[in-house]
Amino acid sequence: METKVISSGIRHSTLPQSYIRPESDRPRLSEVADCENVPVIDLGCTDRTHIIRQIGEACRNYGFFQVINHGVPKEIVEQMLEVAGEFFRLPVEEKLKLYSDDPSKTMRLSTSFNVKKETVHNWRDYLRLHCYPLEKYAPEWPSNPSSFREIVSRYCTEVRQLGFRLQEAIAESLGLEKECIKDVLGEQGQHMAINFYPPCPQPELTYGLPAHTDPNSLTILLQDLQVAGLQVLKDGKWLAVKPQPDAFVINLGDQLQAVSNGKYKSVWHRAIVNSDKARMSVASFLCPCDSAKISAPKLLTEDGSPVIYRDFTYAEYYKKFWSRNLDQEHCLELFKN
Ligand SMILES: O=C(O)CCC(=O)C(=O)O
Repeated sequence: METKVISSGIRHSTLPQSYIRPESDRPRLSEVADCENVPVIDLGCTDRTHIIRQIGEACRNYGFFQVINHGVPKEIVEQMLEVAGEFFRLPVEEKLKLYSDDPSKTMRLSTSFNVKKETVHNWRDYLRLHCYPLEKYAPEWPSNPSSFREIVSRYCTEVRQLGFRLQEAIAESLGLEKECIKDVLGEQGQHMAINFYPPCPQPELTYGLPAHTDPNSLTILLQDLQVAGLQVLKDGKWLAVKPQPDAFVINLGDQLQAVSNGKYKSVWHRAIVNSDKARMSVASFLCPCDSAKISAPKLLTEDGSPVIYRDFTYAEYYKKFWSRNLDQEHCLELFKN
């Protein structure tokens, strides 16, 4: 029987046709270089001005950076990866009870990206959870493994605090008041994607996730330390981001590009797969409140810089994002003045 997910334990010897990208749209893995100078920012540094300066440079030049000494306890991170792995090792019949391809569901196991819209599939399964407010959403999360809800709740709480500290630092790096970006984004939601990429028989023909930017404000990504797969686009070239011990990868999302009036970039990134080992990543997304009116603070345009994007609500943006395929043009292009 064919299952809806690829984390079924079945090892494929060739890539099913529906995952094969056209020649012009393959990862060309031999052309990808290592990202040698990924900005790694030590949040434990006592010189805050230095941290803010580094964050500003990383946001302008890369749209992403890594953080160490970030304050999320190591054991919580380890437990998060452990329980995520346990979930994906469950029998496929158990996991399929949670399957849905409806992006509006607040908890679902799914596959690829948007199976109903896309023409070529991606070599990924994912568990997608809404995470804020916890007391509203945690009760609908998987109850198997039995420690899942408790561990993931603790992880979400820590990561949310880290995200806010980073948004404050990003605001300061733009010369804004510390609270300014958080004020524009309103009471932020939080989502999580636990990504699982099984070994792929022909990784050069497909993606785990094709190039995309994140539609939200800030993404905090926990990468599998053993298996690389994240790549970012810098100056037109794809670079592999080597997993770094005890670090999170921070991606600026489309909303921070809009709020910064285009000064900071929402980074294009993709996940590639490999033939030997399964890979996992845990992406935590901070998302503006649905009714938040996304616009750049006056201070960023009062020097006469043109206002690049029209005002929009996050609800409007998110709907547009999910109505499209992942690897189309940048969704923000559709909101330009
Ligand atoms: O697996 C990764 O490294 C990237 C995941 C990602 O980009 C996403 O979940 O949006």
